[in-house]
Amino acid sequence: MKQMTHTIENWEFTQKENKNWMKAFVPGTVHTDLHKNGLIPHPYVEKNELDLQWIDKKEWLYKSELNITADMLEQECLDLVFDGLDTIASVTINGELIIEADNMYRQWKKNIKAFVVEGNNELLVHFHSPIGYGIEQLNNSPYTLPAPNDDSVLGGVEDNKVSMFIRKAPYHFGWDWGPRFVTSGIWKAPRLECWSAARIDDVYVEQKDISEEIAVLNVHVTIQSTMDQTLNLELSTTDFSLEKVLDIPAGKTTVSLPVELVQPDLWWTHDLGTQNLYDFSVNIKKSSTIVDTKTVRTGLRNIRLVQKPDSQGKSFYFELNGLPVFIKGANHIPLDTFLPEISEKQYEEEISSVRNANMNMIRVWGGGIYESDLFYSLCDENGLLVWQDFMFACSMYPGNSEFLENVSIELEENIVRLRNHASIALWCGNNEIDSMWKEYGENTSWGWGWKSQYEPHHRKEVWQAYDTIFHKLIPEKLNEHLPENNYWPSSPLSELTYDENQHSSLKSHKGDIHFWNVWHSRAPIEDYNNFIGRFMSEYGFQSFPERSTYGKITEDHNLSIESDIVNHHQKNKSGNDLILYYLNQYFKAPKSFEGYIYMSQQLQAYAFDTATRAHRKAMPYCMGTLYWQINDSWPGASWSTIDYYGNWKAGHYAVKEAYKETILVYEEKDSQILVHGVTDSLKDRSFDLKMYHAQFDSETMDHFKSIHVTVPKQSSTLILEIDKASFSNQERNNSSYLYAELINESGETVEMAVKLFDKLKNISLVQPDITYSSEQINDDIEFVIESDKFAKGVYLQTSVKGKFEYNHFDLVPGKKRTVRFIPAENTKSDLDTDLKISSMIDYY
Ligand code: BMA
Repeated sequence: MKQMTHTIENWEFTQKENKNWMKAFVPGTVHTDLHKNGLIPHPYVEKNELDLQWIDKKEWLYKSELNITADMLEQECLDLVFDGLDTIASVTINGELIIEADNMYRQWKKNIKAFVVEGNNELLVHFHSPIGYGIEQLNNSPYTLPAPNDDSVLGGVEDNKVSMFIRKAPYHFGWDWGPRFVTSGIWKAPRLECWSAARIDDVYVEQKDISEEIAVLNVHVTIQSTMDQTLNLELSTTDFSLEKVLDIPAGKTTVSLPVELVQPDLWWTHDLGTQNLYDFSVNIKKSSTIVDTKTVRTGLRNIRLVQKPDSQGKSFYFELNGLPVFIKGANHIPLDTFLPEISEKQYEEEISSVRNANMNMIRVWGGGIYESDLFYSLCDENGLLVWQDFMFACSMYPGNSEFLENVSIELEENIVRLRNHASIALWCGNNEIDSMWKEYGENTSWGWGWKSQYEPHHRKEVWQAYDTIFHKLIPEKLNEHLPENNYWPSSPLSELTYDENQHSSLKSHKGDIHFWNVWHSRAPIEDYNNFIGRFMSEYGFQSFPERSTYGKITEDHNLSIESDIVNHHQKNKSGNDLILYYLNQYFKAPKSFEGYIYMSQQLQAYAFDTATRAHRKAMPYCMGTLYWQINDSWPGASWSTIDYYGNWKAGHYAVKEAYKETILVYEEKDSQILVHGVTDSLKDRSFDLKMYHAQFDSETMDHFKSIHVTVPKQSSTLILEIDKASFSNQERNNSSYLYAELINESGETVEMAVKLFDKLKNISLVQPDITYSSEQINDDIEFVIESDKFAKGVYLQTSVKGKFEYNHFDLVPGKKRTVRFIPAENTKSDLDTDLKISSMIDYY
């Protein structure tokens, strides 16, 4: 009989004690449903967050009617499937309890055949207060556990931090870039699956050995059967098929089918090759009737994290199909606090912004969610690697058997859901816990001082729970379900040695490093040049979002740098102070709120430009850079380079430039200015390097050197040394700049790099005259922009929806810049008259 999947619609919800049923949007959350019904203001507007903390202390009911037909009842199994219940929920059908859920990362499923009747059946989901549940757990625990980002005080529960007791996205409890909304809801679409006889639960393409000659695979098909029976199985993919007769017993059975593909088309990241993907289709048949069918898509590739001892310590790099890859990317957080609000389009735009900025990796950070299937499919299709954290961050976790059992199912389910994605390069246990706790070494106050709060026997217990989850449970589950995995227990980590060498430090010559002296410790931005590890998996610098983003959360008259609303939308406690501190160190004082936004973005761009170029220059010692953070989960100031509404900040344009295949990096060393060429190209590259020198008030540049240079493949190479003495003291202070361009063999300028000799706060820029011409090219508009003098941070703005290909760039006299504007769908591009061009001098 044919399998049928039914969506479950027409939901209503109410606060438990009111029984005032209202329309609910499923998938959804209580907060968004309350807002859509006009009962609460928008949670992201102004300081509404403060007034909405009551919601997480209440109980909420969601109900729908399941209309069960005679046809459905003829099937043997009626599986009610919730892919996401957030979080503490009891599900009843016609008053009978069928599911008790306590983990938003798990699937909850029940065959409800015995609980339903023909006709209408009441389906009710009762969400218990996550805070109430957490406090109960806390009261039952002999001690509390650290969770510095859990903003329990804002939540009105004093210092009762409970996030670590609930398998619910940690950032819902507050983070230093996001609000606290501990919501509840059916966050993924539920369904009813009606089937008989047998079904395919899962298809996993194990990649045992992949090379250009041959792909040795094992395709594992998991079948669920209601009886002992004989089934025909067909498996096919490009240029390959097989059939097999199977005796399947009742219950769950996994059959493994060895497959070899000769000369497979390998999967590559977009910067190295093609994103070849194979569809593997499986049919199961009874006689000649198809009982079930399933297709999974995967890319065949060999990806290894290489940690090889070398003269300086140990390498930490990714090797794709035998080639070392320098990793350029960013850290990703969930795109919204209210997860069901995230549209497919938002995912598509994020991933296209990752690729367009020349990144090849994105890290799914451990304080959010295991991302949606769409997210990983987009990464597969766009040739991006994923560093996948398990969902544990900045906290210690309980180690009791119920918690471990719950986590263990969560791990299994998510590994199985995600394991066919070619993009996933690394699985990482958690974010920063190893270095926050710092178990090894004499000093109990090491790390973040967490250890010193515990009696020795409790301290031991807390670490034991950590050790169990991250050093035993996760690797065991990975090895069981994905034998070809790369696993890294915590980020950052030096090496898993079980002694004091384990923890990452800024001097580590092994493992990965999170470098936060710039920003959290007010170190100068140039320190990015001095602290470079084998792999820089986090470092960050904040800025304010676009002006239009603030326009969506409050009225114009509330917008100032002192405004409590602007401050409320800054979740890093000293964040705005730090922005002002750094602005004061580097730039002249902005004269308006718009000036603060612009300058903060320019400064972030400078910080990310400095860091990413320093990391790339340090290759092959350093083999990766992932800045913190690419996106936002609500409108506010943060380390992101794309704001909540998808606007690219100056920083995103800066990393797009710094992540190009070939770049120039300046370095000041003693009496010299060194120019390095860095390339990720797989071939040696030859260029003409042209160097110019000019005064800020000059309308021409002096061309003082042209040389032909070769940058060997995948290298960082010193290509020019310039004596500082070639320039006068005055010039080296604040009156002049250097400009370099790299021209490739086809005559294209592939890199333009300006070097200032001093901080911009000490430089007197001169008002430039910036002009442009434009031309419509298909749907896009191409602008050719030029300036009569040096123009810092040229900023193009329009009210037309869409994106500039480049923005926030420097212009020098005599060198034009071509910039395309790509309008958003359905936008008429009449921006020619609307284009506004400004540069730094206009903001102070
Ligand atoms: C990192 C992250 C986050 C945090 C960020 C900024 O270490 O892992 O926990 O938001 O720092 O402080």
